[in-house]
Amino acid sequence: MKLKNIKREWWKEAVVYQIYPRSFQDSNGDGIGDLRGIINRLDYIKSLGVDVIWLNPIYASPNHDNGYDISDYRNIMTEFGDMNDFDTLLKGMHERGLKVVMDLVVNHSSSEHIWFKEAKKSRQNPYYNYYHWWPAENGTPPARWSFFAPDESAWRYNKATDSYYLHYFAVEQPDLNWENPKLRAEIYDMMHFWFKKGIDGFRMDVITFISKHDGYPEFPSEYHGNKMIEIYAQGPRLHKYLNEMHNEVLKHYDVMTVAEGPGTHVHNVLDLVAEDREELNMNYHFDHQSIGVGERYIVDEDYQNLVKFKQVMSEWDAVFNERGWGTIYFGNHDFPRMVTRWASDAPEHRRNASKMLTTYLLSMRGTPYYYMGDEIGMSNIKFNSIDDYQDLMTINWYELTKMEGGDLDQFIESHKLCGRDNARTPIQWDDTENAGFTEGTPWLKVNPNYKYVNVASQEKEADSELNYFRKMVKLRADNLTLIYGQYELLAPDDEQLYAFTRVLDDDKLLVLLNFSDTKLAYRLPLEFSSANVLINNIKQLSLNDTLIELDAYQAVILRRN
Ligand code: TEU
Ligand code: CA
Repeated sequence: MKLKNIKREWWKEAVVYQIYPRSFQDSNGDGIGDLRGIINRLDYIKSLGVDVIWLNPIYASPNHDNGYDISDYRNIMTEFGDMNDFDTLLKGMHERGLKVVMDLVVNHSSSEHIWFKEAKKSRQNPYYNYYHWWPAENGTPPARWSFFAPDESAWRYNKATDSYYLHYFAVEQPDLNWENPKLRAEIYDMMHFWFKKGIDGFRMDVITFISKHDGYPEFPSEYHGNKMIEIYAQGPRLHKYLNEMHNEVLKHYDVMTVAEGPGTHVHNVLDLVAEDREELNMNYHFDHQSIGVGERYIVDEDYQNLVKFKQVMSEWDAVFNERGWGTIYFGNHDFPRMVTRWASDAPEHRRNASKMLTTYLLSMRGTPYYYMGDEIGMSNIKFNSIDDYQDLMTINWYELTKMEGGDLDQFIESHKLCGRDNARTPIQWDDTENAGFTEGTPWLKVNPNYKYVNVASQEKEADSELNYFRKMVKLRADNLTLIYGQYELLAPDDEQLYAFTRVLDDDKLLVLLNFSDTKLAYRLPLEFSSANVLINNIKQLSLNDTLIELDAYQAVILRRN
């Protein structure tokens, strides 16, 4: 890989830090994180060294799905503050050199949005065609699977119009009708509104689902159930709409875009992100997240299969050798805490394991998306009871499993590992009550390990997870090889070690990560025999000529001399 052949972009060189506002910092004691809370923590955010902040939805919402059900795209959720707070926040970020990316949730709105409230009144209402309907006189609508509906059906009958509306997600999240040019114009207009305020990009929620198949045909049986996700992402006009959005909105600003792309895989992602397509900059996929995780998030023995993981990540890297640009992430608000999911949260391993995963995220090619709280090694809360969950997805799947007479113990055990609420517990700022998140009752329980896993104590410790994260962010920023270098996987079949090189011009780095809880020995390629150690997450390093020994969850980056 030659630097002179690479088209450098700020969003390729950035580290994105994701804030789930509801759980970041409460400022008024109602137990819910808010914009003032983020404003009060701006210096902390800046101290991390990251470049871009992605905020989960902060728009007006009745919160059936924590803000992913938007009732007014141009206003702020009451619980989070108001537009003045937003303007202060944006200014505070920009003053510190941080860019701000917002969530764009336009596959669906809330059923409380004025558009839907109007639409459901009559078939003649001007907003009726802002949504998708199946007239009852045509019989039962063709099967569509819903992520969050109690009966898994994505059609809901509405009496006043004598028709069914479509909702891929909750009953309270009707799908917007992108086939209607008026609806598209409304969305583009709203995007201009936010860009004119000065935001720096959008993360586009399930954007791959926006184009529906004409006439709602029956899908082939191999796509039934949650496999429908794959066909939802193949709507006939997806690329037409994204190209139109590019021309109408995106190309007029210096901003970044990233698709949340369920149904994107190595064979189709370039249609979305290759430069000449003029659609989006980046996409994030789910291929690694679904290793060992089945329907309703029931886990199997492949859950931490390193060989499969390496294969998936390596295939994805290769896609972007010539065109497009990738993303790298473990945690976000939809997935468990990275240290529990991908390594170990056992007390004796949690610290080193989370530093090892941080090393991985920040040494791969592709823009890293790093989830708040992972920098201090937060781990899954692992609720024992369904009553502790707030997430509609877990609650709904539990009810379905119960109704079917399914295995509820297995369900609870699996959701301790995979449930979304594990990532949504409040940030652990210090060891005072409620971890310094709120003076009231937190909307979701605080992980009891806050007594020893918290920001305040890690600030004081030179080799804490937090300070290791800062070091690793700086190492990436200082070494273009970590950003743009060609990636090559070594030892693909090794079940403990993830080893790869990064090469840019004459510079060659070797990244060695022990993904297991036991020691391992590895014979270095000869060219690394007298290499420099750039970073190491454990003080000791056993390196004799070309024989290196890695402790459990040890991570090392070497530079060829
Ligand atoms: O998530 C879409 C979504 O449901 C996937 O992330 C899903 O979890 C995955 O495909 C399972 O394999 C987005 C938001 O991130 C999520 O928080 C919202 O609940 C959802 O859309 C609806 O807006
Ligand atoms: Ca609050």
